[in-house]
Amino acid sequence: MGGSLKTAYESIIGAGYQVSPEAFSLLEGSKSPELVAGRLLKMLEIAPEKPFIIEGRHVEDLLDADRRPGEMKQEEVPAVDAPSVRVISGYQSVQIEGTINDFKAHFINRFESLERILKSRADLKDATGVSSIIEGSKWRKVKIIGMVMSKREFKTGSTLVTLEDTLGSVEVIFKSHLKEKASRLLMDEVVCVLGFTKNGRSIIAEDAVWPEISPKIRSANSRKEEYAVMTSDLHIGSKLFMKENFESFINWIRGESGEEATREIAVKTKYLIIAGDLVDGVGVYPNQEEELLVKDLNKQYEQAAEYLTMVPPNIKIIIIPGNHDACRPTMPTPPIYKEYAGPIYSMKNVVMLGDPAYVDLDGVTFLLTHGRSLDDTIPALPNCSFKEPQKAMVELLRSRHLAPIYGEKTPLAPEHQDRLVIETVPDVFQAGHVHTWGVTEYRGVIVANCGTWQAQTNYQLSMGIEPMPGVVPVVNLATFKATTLKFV
Ligand code: D5M
Ligand code: ZN
Ligand code: FE
Repeated sequence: MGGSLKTAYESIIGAGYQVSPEAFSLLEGSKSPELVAGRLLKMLEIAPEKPFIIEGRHVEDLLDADRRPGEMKQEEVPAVDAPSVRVISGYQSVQIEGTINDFKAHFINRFESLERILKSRADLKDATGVSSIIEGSKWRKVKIIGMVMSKREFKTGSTLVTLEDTLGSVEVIFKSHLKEKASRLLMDEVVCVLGFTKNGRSIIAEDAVWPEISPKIRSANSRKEEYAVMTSDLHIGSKLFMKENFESFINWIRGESGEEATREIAVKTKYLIIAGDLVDGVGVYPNQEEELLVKDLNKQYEQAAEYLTMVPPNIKIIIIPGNHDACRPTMPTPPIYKEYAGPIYSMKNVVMLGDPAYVDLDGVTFLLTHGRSLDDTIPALPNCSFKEPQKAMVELLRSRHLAPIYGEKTPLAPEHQDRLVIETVPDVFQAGHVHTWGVTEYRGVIVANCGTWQAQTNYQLSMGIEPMPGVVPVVNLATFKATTLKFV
């Protein structure tokens, strides 16, 4: 018996199990029997009913991931080509230096993309850019599109806004009766203002219109009842990772626990989507190491892979990066680096994508983002709070942009094509990051923020952020109804 096989065998026996000949030969044939045994024992540790004898079927599921990073053959990557997961976008990795010209190109593209979306509305077909206003013309009705470059609110209740297009800018006065609309204006977003010219270079607003989404009419709909399970912010490796709760979630998704109705959902689950912060990472925030249980990034991903291997292999797992993952920090973000997350890349049922990503799951379009911009947009938006992240997500849909505010907490790469513009209206819009839960429906789109599996950190305590762990939104892809399961 080889060294690794011997250790593997002994660890299973040592834990009080017997090994069937079939299980033994599977173990023997695997590249790393030790790794497989480790996964097996980890799985058995949390299984509600433990077998006396380890059969072939117990080992079989764990073999999928039994390939070392780098050994993945190119043709194996497309689990993506499997009939049910179609990646619309999310693989791209664009390198950008961030020169003045890059910024120019980026904002021109953002402006033009959103201008096009605004002008596709029947009522805004005749809108023009702000620079088309004729110098000196007075009291003429206008319908102008521009990007918000500055905003000043006065005690009187009126707001002065500078709007810019690719050629010039104009000042817009929102009087106090339009205070609410003016306060909804986010920096660097593109809107249309209806009003009239006071003189050539300033405008009195009568209304503001956002790009918006039109009510969703779904053409493709999966007819079979099946579910997508949405989660994020696991923070594996953190001392505050809520292991027991997460393990009861894993048990549920394996169909091994829960009441009959929820068990039924598990059996019909075809997708598990993880919207970032799979691990806690290393050196993400100052003094983070004090809160780390696993201080090695590779080990964090190994542990993550152990858990994900317990998910039935017929469930496709889609993963995008969060700010704690091994990835470049700017948005759009390419998929998590293979050199750190190798064990996850070797799983056949996993699809690794960037942020943002669009996927079509049996005819249902999901827009996935980690949701970093919520740190900037929630405080800037009236009637939004970290307790109800779904409300700010709805506003992002209305702005048709995933991170409108430039230069605050969300680092943006000035790619020449602004991929954060929401060109396609999804059926489901999923995010995480703020560690609070919230699900709503807006114009036929399911909007979900999926909470976390990490208990309150010191930082969050000092900021009064109350996380909502262990709550998992699931969506029935046949009926488009979302429900939330609790593992607390
Ligand atoms: O972020 C979870 C939430 O907490 C998110 O809204 C950011 C905020 N957060 C957490 N720690 C910090 C520090 N140290 N600085 C600023 N903001 C923070 P997550 O990305 O999952 O840690
Ligand atoms: Zn997080
Ligand atoms: Fe995050």
